[in-house]
Amino acid sequence: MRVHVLHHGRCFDGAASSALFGAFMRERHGSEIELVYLAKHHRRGDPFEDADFAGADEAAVVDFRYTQHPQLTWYFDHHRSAFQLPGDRAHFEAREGTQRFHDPTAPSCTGYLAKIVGERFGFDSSAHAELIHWAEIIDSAGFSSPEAAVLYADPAMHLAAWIQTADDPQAISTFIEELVVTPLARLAQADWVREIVEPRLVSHRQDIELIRRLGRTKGGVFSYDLLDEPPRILSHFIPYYLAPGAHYSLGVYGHPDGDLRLSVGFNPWFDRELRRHDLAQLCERHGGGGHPFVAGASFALDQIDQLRAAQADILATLRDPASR
Ligand SMILES: [Mn+2]
Repeated sequence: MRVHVLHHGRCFDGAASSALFGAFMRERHGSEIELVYLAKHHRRGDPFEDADFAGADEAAVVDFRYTQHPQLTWYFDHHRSAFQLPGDRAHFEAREGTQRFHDPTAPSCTGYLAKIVGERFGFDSSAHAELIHWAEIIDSAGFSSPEAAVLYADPAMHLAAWIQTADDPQAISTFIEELVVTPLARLAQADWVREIVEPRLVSHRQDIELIRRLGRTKGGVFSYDLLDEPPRILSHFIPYYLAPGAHYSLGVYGHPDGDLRLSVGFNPWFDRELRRHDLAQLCERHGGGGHPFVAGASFALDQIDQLRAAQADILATLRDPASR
């Protein structure tokens, strides 16, 4: 039996959901089943292709968008944006509850999957409590402090950094399999994990110093501009570590994918009641989107004027004392 597990790529929750689903399928169908993990990435239109399902006896999507593909047999997700193509939601709702589940209020897909397979299919995931715990924290930004989010003291954070950076499909499959058999602290010590994580942590620490130098707080908003710097993958928690008193952060930078990004967030360590703006709506005015508390927009390299206009508009709105 061959089981395809299509999961959100470059994401700890996507990997952890896949690992837990794999353990569930092994218990259900025997340890000899073949599990094939395939990372999926968001794109305009339909992100799935027939190759994702070719040769599969069972196919699951976890922590990623829904698909009406006839070979889909399992679905678990918690993204509000799961149903994007015409007919997706109706297709799901007509089949919901048997082997297809979606809850946009779940903090992580891993925690949600553990709950569902426990309640509906009697799967005991207590051996994976540490993995589930960290997927919940990382995916919902439920860190106890900015330091916990930024200083990467915990081994689970090293594993999250690994999956964000890794791109060898074989290594990613091994990583996913290891998540349910190896304690996280021991996996984080493996040479093949460290050789990716160590350089990532060095550049992360350089990002912290760069943003410390270039960022400033005005009107309750910490802002930084890295457009003159090389493209990078950024931790969006750095501003709150550097400026714990700021209500909002807004940054612009180049992304390794080849576009320019604007990122805006509400300080997750502040009382939710203090948020006065829907950041997704502010970004939608400029072609972006996201969640009310964290959102963004991307721009082609030749759209710098649009990016500057978006940056100025959103900064002015967030800093306006009349709106705070
Ligand atoms: Mn998730």
